[in-house]
This record gives sequence, C-alpha cells and structure tokens, in this order.
Amino acid sequence: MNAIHLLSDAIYLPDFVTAKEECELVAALDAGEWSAEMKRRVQHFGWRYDYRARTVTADAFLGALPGWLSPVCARLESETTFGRRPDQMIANEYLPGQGISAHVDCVPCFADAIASLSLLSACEMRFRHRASGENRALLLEPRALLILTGAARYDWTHEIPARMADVVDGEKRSRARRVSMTFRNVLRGG
Ligand SMILES: O=C(O)CCC(=O)C(=O)O
Repeated sequence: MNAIHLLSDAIYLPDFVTAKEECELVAALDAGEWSAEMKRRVQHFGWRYDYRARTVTADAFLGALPGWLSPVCARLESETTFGRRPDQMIANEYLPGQGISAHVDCVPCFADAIASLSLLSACEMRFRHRASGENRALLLEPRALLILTGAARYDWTHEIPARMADVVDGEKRSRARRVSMTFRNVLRGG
C-alpha cells in the first residue's frame, strides 16, 4: 500500500478498502439509524461522544463495535500505524454543502491515533497549525484512510469546509454524498 505523508504524523493510504467493501460498509450504515443531532447526520458506535460537553462518560458505552466492522478494525490493527483494535467509531454523512468545523479531536477522550475512512465522494480536508497558522490541504478520495497521530493529531486542527465543490489542480470537483468512518480508542474517564 502506498502511503502519502502530508504532515509529520499524518499518513494517507489510498484504496484502503475495495469498491465492494465500500458499498457494504455504507449499506450497513444505512440499515442503521442516522441521528440528526448535528448539522450533518451521524451514527456513534462503541461509545457515545457528547459533542457539547466534549466528553465520553462511563455510562456512554454502547457495546462492542458491530461484527461488520471487524475486517476494517483488524486491518487497522495489523496493517497500519493505528496499531490496535479501535473501540469507538463515529460515522459522519456529508451532503454537498456540509462540512465539519476546524477542531482537534478531544484530547482527554481519545487515544493518540485517529483514523478516518472516506467513502463515496471526495472532499478537501484543511489543516491549520495552531501555533504558526500555517495551512495545508489534502484531497480525501473515496476508499482512502487518513491516520493522524502525534503532531498531526494535537498541533494541527483539521476541517472539512462546507462547500458544494472543491477545486483540485485548477479543476472543479463537485461533491456528492460522502460518508466517513472515524475510528478511535476511548481513554476511560476522559
Ligand atoms: O469526515 C472526516 O473525514 C473527518 C471527521 C472528523 O474530523 C471527526 O469526526 O472528528
């Protein structure tokens, strides 16, 4: 697998899942219940994350991750720098025009490695170095995995601008429905 290093501690793995796996993962999510608690629809697995309080409390345990996530979780553990089996996953659905604001994933809630799998449609992710204000951008293609650890996880914010299209190498790329799955490990008591 060819890995692309964008920032130190950010690894981008194109084609982490096949097109068939992509369809199966989205079908499994669509068979579940999307929540409209955010501007975009979300589903939480493993542990419920409280966006307002920015916490994962002991009573937020939802159960083990479902079996249909096992192949991806096993590969995160054995084939990538994620290096362990995740116990939490949040699926986000972005319709054209939707995004996620600049943030650093909750530091006391989640362990160092964060892995986000992109499905169905591409979008640009923007990174901003918190101390210097330096900016970077990365196109997240469908079926690619982005792993953030260390400096990429803690020193840079990441964001998906809320847009209908992205401009890549001077070319306009309209967005379609995008689904992402972000895998994490909860730090108990965070
Ligand atoms: O949709 C993505 O790829 C990123 C999601 C994200 O940043 C998050 O869930 O905190």
